Amino acid sequence: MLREGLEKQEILKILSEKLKKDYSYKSGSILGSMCTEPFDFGVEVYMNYISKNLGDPGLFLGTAELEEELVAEIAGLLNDKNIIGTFTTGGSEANLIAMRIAKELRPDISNPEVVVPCSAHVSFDKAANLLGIKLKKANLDDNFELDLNHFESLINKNTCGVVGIAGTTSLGLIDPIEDIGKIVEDENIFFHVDAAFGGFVLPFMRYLNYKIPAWDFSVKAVDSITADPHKMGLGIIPSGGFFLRDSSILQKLGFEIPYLAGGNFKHFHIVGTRPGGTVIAFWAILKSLGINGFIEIVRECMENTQYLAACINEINGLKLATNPVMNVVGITTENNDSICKIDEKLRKKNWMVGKFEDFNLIRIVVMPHVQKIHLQNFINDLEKIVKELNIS
Ligand code: 0PR
Repeated sequence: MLREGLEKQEILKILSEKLKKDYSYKSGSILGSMCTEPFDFGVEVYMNYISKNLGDPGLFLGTAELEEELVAEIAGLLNDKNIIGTFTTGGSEANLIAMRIAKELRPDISNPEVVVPCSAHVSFDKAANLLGIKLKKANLDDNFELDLNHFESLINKNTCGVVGIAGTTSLGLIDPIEDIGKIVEDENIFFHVDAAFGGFVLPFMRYLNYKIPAWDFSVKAVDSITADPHKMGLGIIPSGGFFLRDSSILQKLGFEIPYLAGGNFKHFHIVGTRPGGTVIAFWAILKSLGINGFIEIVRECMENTQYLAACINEINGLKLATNPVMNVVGITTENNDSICKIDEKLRKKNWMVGKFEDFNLIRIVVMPHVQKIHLQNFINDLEKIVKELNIS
């Protein structure tokens, strides 16, 4: 560390030089990310409130109240006005909280197990590892849909929780939440839905008349949901969301920190100090965009998704892994050629896509920063690469 500080101008110059290495959303080259440029009014609001700490809500009563108001708004989107909720560092923390609740609600089980589809996000592996839970993974069928019979067969007397996904990481698919609900509804098994991605897409797709199966609190057996502002909510990183049907669980299982300056309270979080600015910003984003603003954003993402899907269908040697349900497109090869070489060549041309080797697919997430012109350029390059590699 320097003894004498540098001039601000000099520091800013160094930073802008160093950060040139970063890829930007605006350039369109980031095609495989579930994050995007936050909504600009949210950024403006965030900058005013960066020091708010929801880890000590007794000091920031106004911020805590805004968090409650925000949960109430989202409760409307998730179809149960009586839920409680809180904002986390992301989907991983929200899923970890859900897994902990599933385990703690069943102290009678000494070797707890949770059943997830094998398309579940890696955060469930992390949570299982940290909590000493055995994760049981249910197979997918040839269309990447959950094999419900296999899922059911993995449930036994040690099962404390099950997970369904509304917007899978690899393909944006929706698990049969109602069917999973029927399997567990009379059992003492916690049912968590991971809608980290889908949470701020699916409610708006309904307004656009897409047929979306029930996936939220309208399904009686669903106990909790992850839905992340910093994905399709256009929120500021880091902001995930955890929503819970039975508010009494907070009293039972919340952690207490008795010495806080603002006084005692109960919380589920893994982190202590917790950003309030991101929550205030998301409150402002929802107020500013309204339902119609989100509908327009989702409409454009879905139009671009359909455009991309149609283009992929035209390229000899490539095919869609499955028809996109939301704004995620999986691309695979027609004759089982490895997708890795395509991914490598795409990277050389600065197209940063997601690669899922297990499923032999590359993933494009058609986020709001992805414009049609970016997709046209991408398709041109992709077509050339497929020819160069003699994929047919
Ligand atoms: N659940 C689902 C269904 C997810 O897809 C993700 C992350 C999570 C939970 C965990 O969320 P956090 O990352 O907020 O903890 N899915 C993204 C993905 O794997 C994460 C990501 C985001 C990766 C941006 C790359 C990237 O550029 O695609």
